[in-house]
Amino acid sequence: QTNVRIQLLEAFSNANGEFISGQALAEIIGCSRTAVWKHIEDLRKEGFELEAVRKKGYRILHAPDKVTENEILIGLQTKRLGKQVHFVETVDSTQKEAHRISQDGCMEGTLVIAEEQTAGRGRMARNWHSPKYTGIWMSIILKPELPPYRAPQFTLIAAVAIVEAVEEITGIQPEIKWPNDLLIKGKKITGILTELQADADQIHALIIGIGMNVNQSEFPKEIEKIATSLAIEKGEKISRALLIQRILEKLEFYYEMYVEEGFYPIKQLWEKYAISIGKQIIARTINKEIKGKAIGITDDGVLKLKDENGVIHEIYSADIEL
Ligand code: BT5
Repeated sequence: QTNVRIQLLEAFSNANGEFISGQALAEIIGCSRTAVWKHIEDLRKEGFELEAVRKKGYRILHAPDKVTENEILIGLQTKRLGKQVHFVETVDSTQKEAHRISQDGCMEGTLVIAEEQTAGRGRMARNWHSPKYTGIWMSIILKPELPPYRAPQFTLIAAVAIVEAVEEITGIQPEIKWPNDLLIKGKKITGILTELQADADQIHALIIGIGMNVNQSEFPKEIEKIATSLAIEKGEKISRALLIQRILEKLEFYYEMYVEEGFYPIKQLWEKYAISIGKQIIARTINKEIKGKAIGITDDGVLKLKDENGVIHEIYSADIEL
């Protein structure tokens, strides 16, 4: 049943909005035309809008905006990333779920995704607001053979991948705020959280959590002034599945580039998309506050800040105020 469904959706996806005859569909999935009609009815019940025209056949007008396994897999152009999808309707946090799955053993590239998080989290145990059906709440499990100190670079790799994916799908280029925020016109649309399972000299699993506001039209009071969504900025709803596919494709591309060529080419792109570089900023770390000019990032992804005395500080973790 699921196989037939995937074959059907793949046929429609290959047809690019054109009609496919009932006969052709029957041949593709190996059943009768009556059976095709029944499968089409099933798809309609799931929210697909399908047009049927005599002598022409069927075509897809609108696919429902879902982020289940099928929606992500159909048309996904990656080798490894997202090829294994662990979808849950509601979860405490996809990060936590990814940690659990990874501990039990899983393929590199496994994607954990939910429609809703009840305890989504940011850095330092902050909350991440993750309402149902409107955003992308996902965690990708990677297994790079690297020492743990390289992990922060992955936040920056993910940021570059997401900027380009969002730009390709919406035409809007978000800006990166070091280390893990993506902003549009100064408001946050995406937060990235990179976590590790590692021993002192080897990463076992690297879990990249991505929270993206896509189709929300409003936010709770606490974050109303600092948050925005792609739909608000673009003025129309965006297909989450397409966006997820593009993020996975870009992330795989840059991950491979990183393994083959190192961090340098990605660092160049990161600095191009970053807003804070070259500006006066305040960096708040756990125990101090440093004012200065952000002059760039090191090859490890550490922020370099030059204070008024010309002293250069290397900031490993902080919140930045522009
Ligand atoms: C982050 O933390 O920005 C990382 C967020 C990562 C979320 C993803 S969702 C999938 C995966 N599963 C998880 O449980 N987490 C990851 P940080 O830089 O600490 O920012 C957190 C702050 O952003 C909060 O204190 C709020 O002020 C603000 N915030 C919370 N929810 C937001 C939202 N939906 N949009 C914009 N800002 C938000």
